[in-house]
Amino acid sequence: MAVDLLLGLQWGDEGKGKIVDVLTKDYDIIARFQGGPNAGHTLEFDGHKHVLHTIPSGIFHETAINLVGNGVVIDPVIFKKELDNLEKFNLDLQSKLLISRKAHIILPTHRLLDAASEASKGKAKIGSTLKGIGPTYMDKTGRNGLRIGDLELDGWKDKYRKLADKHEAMINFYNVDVQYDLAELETEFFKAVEVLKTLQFIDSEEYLFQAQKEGKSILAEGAQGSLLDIDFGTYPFVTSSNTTAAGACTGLGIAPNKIKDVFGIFKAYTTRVGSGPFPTELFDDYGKTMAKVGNEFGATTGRPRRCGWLDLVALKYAVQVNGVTQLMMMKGDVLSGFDHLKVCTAYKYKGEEIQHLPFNIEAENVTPVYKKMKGWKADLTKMTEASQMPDALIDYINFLEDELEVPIKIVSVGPDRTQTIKR
Ligand code: 2SA
Ligand code: MG
Repeated sequence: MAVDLLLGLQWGDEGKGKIVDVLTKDYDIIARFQGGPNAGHTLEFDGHKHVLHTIPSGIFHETAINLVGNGVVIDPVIFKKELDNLEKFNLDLQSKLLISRKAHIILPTHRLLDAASEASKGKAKIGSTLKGIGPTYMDKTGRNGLRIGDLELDGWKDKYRKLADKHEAMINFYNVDVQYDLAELETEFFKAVEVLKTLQFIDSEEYLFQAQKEGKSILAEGAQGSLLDIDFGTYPFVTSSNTTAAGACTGLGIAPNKIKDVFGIFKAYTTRVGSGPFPTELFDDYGKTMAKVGNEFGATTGRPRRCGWLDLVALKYAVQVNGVTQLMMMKGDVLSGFDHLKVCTAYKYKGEEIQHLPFNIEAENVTPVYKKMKGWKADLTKMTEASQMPDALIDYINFLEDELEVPIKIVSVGPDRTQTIKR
């Protein structure tokens, strides 16, 4: 049985959590392959709204196994909070939630280092979620990291101490004002580690290999978005992992020839949280309406998200890098009532019109070229079938499909599981 991937094609917050939740019934295993508690995956069903950070979005489905893969970075403290929030649902987490032994652990000092690094950058800060993501991946590639499997070995606390002490020296080196009480943070951390240890740690690549042999179906769930990829995103304003399709191979140990469908999720407009270039960003009432109607606030940090028109140049790039086979358009309902819409189809770059993403997309280098389209008035949130869609929305979808050369198979018209139109 093949593996399918589900990824965000923009700067995150496309609605991946909702779609994984909708698709889960078709899969035996849902696996996260990168990122960590910087992610905020929001699910809504039966009147509940739930935000997950590290735990895969298939956790609420009865039969699916949820795996936190080796490419993920785990903060035991945040993980414990997620587990606490799940308590009321009475899920059998000991059998439904598995963690890779090779996943790296976020130490309290990684979070402090993240804060110190950001403070030292001043205005040039990345706008990180301050969850310690960058410093943890730095220790991973620097070959210093502490992994989940270490927690099963004697002496892991010595390894922890050595690393934390080094981090303290580094924090001092930054020479910025970061206030903390490490003893208190560590008490919380060690307590949370004990809770984490009640879950199953596994050799996840072997587990997935056997699962494939047995014909089980696997959905790999991405976090953040393609434009935040460490290699292909708007560097340095990116996260520290490969958020694109290749990340699923390294983050789970799945061979590239085992991947079948790549589901690409995008919003009908664009948002970005944190710093960095955003060519189609709006500072007018259209942008403000998107933010307000779309409730565009970070699901992890609560920060307001920047909003703008759909950027087809960037979206095409993401479709190519990921090899997207099916598209899913989210939040079209937010655009209801706009008198017109705009879609960026090219950039003016060094006096020329280009249709690919250049090395530098800072505002002073690129000016978006827009196609103006008709808006629609109808409230989409109650629609259940494609035949109910207003003509202007159908035109919008058809135009995007023609440009991207990939079918849009799902149109989401609201946050709830049920507000999902299949095409
Ligand atoms: P980090 O924390 O080191 O990964 O931050 C680096 C950049 O990556 C961005 N980033 C995100 N962008 C959108 N959504 C994310 N998850 C949360 C959400 C974010 C939140 O679902 O809303 O609550 O603020 C996410 N995680 C990381 C980040 O803004 C930096 O630009
Ligand atoms: Mg999010």
